[in-house]
Amino acid sequence: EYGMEKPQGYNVSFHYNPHVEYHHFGSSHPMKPWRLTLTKQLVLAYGLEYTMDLYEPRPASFDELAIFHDREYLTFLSNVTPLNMDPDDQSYLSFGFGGESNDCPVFDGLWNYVSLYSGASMHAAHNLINHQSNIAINWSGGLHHAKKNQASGFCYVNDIVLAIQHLLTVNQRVLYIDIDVHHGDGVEQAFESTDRVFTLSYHKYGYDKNGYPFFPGTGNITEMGPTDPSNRGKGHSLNIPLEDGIDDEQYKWLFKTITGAVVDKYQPNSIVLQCGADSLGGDRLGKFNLNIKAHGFCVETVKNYEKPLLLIGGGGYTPRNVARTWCHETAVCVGAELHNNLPTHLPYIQAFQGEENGGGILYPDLHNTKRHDNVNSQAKLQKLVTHALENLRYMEG
Ligand code: TV7
Ligand code: CA
Ligand code: ZN
Repeated sequence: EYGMEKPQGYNVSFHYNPHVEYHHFGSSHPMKPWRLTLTKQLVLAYGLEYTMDLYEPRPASFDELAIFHDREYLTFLSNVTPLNMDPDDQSYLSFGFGGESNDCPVFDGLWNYVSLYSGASMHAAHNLINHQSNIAINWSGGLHHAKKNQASGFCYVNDIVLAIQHLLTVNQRVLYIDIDVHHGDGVEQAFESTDRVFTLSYHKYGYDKNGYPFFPGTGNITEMGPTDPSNRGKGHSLNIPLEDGIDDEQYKWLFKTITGAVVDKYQPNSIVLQCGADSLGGDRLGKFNLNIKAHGFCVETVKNYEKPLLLIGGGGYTPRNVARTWCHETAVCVGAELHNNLPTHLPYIQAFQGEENGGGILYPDLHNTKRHDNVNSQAKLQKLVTHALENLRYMEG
């Protein structure tokens, strides 16, 4: 009836609690939880809900978050409000709040927000463990910078670490892949002392013309985790630092070559893919030139490894393109092709009209919409691949 049928015994699940949408970081803050409203509206307008199992997961509890996070940090998070916060308080600063950038503001419902997106990632992992799903999706998660006792880069609780910890209760080895334009430092750090998680992040790395590093400033190719030979995590992180303006063909080639080599060597039992959409062309914070289908190529590639797969969101600061990308990637998971013309009954159709390009369509040309020149030469990328494959030799077994 909908022109899409799921193969027998093959299941995609979609984990989403709509209450996350109603949280606001502040009007000038680039992180917009309502991008999830747009995503859900697109997914529904294309009829993709009939091809998946839909779940509305409950919020995670304090004790569930404490599997990774320090209790003192969680106590602070669960109590702080815009009215009772004290910017001069030492714990406020040490927990990652305040500071000149105000990346992690205290807003109304903060605790509710973090428990909702984390609950969804944990429920998605739970579905994979129970073989209820082959692919489980949580577009509200992917908050890869949060540390066990510190908020960082718009991330307060690390739902990815919590989901991986859950997968580790039954899987010997989990592979984490991160295509957000920022380095997945929080996940890398959380698992730096174990060989049961391999972390692979593709990101922009380098300094701007004023000498400021691109956030968070880590993730060079030489950073492979602890170097201490007695550390079990030695060689179980791989970082792929990229320059401004990388294009579709370059990124697809790098992704397939390097990720393929990691999967071959590491033989993971399951894969977690963080799909931050700030690696698209035209992103408000990102510097890359990717189109939606090149971003989706990464999902397709990982899907084809045929391992239990957890797909999560992450960054993405041009909301209409975030929604387009995650809708496309939902379709990739269920094996559907979508019409380029957006469904006319889309409730939020205004958000997708009146663009310079892309008005009314799903796949606008995003290449160089922000005029980031491509400074990634083929020769440099070839050297990067060689270096990455060499790094893999440090991983034992
Ligand atoms: C996963 N970039 C998160 C990415 C987190 C990026 C940053 C902002 C930013 C914050 C705002 C704001 C902003 C327009 C952009 C080092 C500094 C930067 C001196 C002024 N507008 C993810 C975090 C990054 C907050 N942070 O990976 C409120 O941009 O670069 C920084 C930190 C500190 C000092 N300052 C510059 O995508 C979800 N923040 C507007 C209002
Ligand atoms: Ca990344
Ligand atoms: Zn990002």
